[in-house]
Amino acid sequence: MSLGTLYTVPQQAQGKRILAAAAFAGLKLELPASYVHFEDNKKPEFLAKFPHGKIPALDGADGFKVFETSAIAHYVASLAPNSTLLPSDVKEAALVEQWISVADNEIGTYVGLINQLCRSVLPYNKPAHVAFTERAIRGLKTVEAHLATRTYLVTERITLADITLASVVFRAAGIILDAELRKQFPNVIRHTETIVNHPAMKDVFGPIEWCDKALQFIAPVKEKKEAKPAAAPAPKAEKKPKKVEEDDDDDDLVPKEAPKEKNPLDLLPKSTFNLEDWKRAYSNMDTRGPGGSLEWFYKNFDKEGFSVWRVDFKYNDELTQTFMSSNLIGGFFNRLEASRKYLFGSMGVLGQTNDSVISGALIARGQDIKPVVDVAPDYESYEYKKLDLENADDKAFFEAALAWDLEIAGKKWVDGKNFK
Ligand SMILES: N[C@@H](CCC(=O)N[C@@H](CS)C(=O)NCC(=O)O)C(=O)O
Repeated sequence: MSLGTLYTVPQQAQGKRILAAAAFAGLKLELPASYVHFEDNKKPEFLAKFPHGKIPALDGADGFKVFETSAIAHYVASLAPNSTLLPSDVKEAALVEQWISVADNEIGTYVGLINQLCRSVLPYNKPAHVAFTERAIRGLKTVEAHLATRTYLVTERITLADITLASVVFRAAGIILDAELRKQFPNVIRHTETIVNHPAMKDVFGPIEWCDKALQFIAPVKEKKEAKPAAAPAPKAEKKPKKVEEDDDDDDLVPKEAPKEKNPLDLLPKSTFNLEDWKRAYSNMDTRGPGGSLEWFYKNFDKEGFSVWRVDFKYNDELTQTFMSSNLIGGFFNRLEASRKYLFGSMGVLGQTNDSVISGALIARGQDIKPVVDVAPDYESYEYKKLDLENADDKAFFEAALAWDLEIAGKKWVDGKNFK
């Protein structure tokens, strides 16, 4: 029998912690049949049960309700007294609390703040970024030293402290724990790999996405006011990637990844669809209606040589002011500069302050989006879904994103940007 419904979203590491504890203990939790984050958690019926309006939140089958990750995880673990998750010895129990607190408050909190700084959810401040990184590293060092002589944090078996630490490191893997930093933490890595690959929890966590380079803030370049060009822009000379000065004080403010020398996209068979002509058509014509750029598009599009994509920001729940979200799109487009020959984009912010999403459509050279967008170091902050223009829903989405009248779950388009 299920313990109840856990409100969470698939990418939420805190939710994974609770689901992993339940899976390890052999307990069943349901996920809500439908839950739209930042929509449903603001509804009076959700707030009546969970007044803080945040997820994770557990709506128990017996009517019991509890929110806050740590409290839910404890509650779930305590329902399986033989699972090893919460030792009965009071000293061991205190040590489990200790390591949960280290993982959450000495590592997880700082990783979350770094994530928010780099993604402009908080105003970027380099000294704060450095300080938060140092603090997270201090926490990781304490855990690393402790794990040098132990398999698990407290006992010879997996406790809730181990699952908590693994869920925190799982998230840090894509934010601060880059290839260089990981060298300092072999035991933390080994421990996390052990927990997330445990047969009972493997499906909950999925593979860890270790980053090569830590997430960095990249200052958005000021947007130029775009005038609709009357004539074709002169073909751009091939730009040499900007060299990043090794000793630049602010060298984390510019992209570190240089575009590849030989772009495989140039080796694709020639296409009849001319992206430059399309960009001109889009700039010079109304989008919808007879004689509009969509009509031009359907007449000229070559679906062998190009593909059409839906793009969604993965961290919508961290968006606050819509103008900041708009800056985020501007920054992403700036970092896609090296793919200008291969890409067109129309993306926007939908919704309102503290309740918005970033979404849109891309037209990309080839059938694979990765080589087109991976020139932007933050391309993994977005999800990409190929659209089938024969499918009515996909087509409607594509057209609305281009016409800047897209609406998602009641959220209306408030600001848009084009990558041309
Ligand atoms: N202290 C909470 C934090 C959870 C949290 O920040 N949840 C975010 C999503 S990751 C949320 O639900 N935000 C909704 C809101 O801020 O309105 C916990 O540990 O459970």
